[in-house]
Amino acid sequence: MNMEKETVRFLEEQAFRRRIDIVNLIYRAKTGHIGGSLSSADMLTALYYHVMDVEKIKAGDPNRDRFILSKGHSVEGFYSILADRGFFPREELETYAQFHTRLACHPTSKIPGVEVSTGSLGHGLPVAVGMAIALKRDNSSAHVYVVMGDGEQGEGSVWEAAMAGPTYGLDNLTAVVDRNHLQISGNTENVMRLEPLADRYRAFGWNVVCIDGNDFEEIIPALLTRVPGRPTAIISDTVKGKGVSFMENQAAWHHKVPTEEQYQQALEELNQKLKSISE
Ligand SMILES: Cc1ncc(C[n+]2csc(CCOP(=O)(O)OP(=O)(O)O)c2C)c(N)n1
Ligand SMILES: [Mg+2]
Repeated sequence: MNMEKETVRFLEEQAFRRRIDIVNLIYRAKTGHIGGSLSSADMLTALYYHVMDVEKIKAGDPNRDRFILSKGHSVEGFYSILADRGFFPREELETYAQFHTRLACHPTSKIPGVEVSTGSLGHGLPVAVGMAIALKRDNSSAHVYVVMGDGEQGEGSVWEAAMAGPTYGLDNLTAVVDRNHLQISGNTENVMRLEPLADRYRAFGWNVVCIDGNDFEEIIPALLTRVPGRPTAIISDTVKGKGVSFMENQAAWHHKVPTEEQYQQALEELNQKLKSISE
């Protein structure tokens, strides 16, 4: 698909603005999961700025598309998007991870726009399967999107849901695996081998699309893929820590907090990138 250059540029700009928020939130709160928020920023941006009808979601329309951030620890990018899309005021972002905030370190359904509380890995896909079955029974045209981590694939419940999706013919379900190759303690292939991941989903009956998950020209068509009678799995190859050179592909940046110097460097790099996109 040849996407309009302006659309791609708009989405890239949004994604980098979200990355700046991610770094700010985590630096200010001195806690958070920076690497996985940065790797999945493009996917969440594509969903909330291009693919899903956000006004329907805000209105609580029964026919709204559903989104579940199954890798709930990557919450900072999600909060930034929800604020920017008007689910709650941007100023509320300043309360992230503080006492009495709604914006806890993992998303809860108390927050406007959050369908399901997540953080305990392995639950998003099973819940998404349930939602997709219910929507089908209601003859709804709504679609369910779920974003999981690749390390999260080690949870057995993911594979129970992976069996159920094709069994129930859930062509209204898209499961994304943020394939950044790292989980909390190192490379996924050393901690719990995933490959051949695409073939594994195919063997369970899914339509599988493999993409560069940091490239909107690949993300958008993948999210819009529909195959009658089958759910779609997107193996979204990404870079953990994407956008900040010294965080990229480093397991340590799963949930490290930048020092003042690292924070300044990260902001400088992200602002530089934002400038080059806008020019
Ligand atoms: C059930 C469960 N076990 C352990 C954890 C702790 N934990 C938080 S993030 C993480 C690693 C997840 O790796 P991955 O899914 O690859 O996420 P990403 O690389 O996108 O950050 C773990 C083990 C958890 N949140 N839930
Ligand atoms: Mg990972």
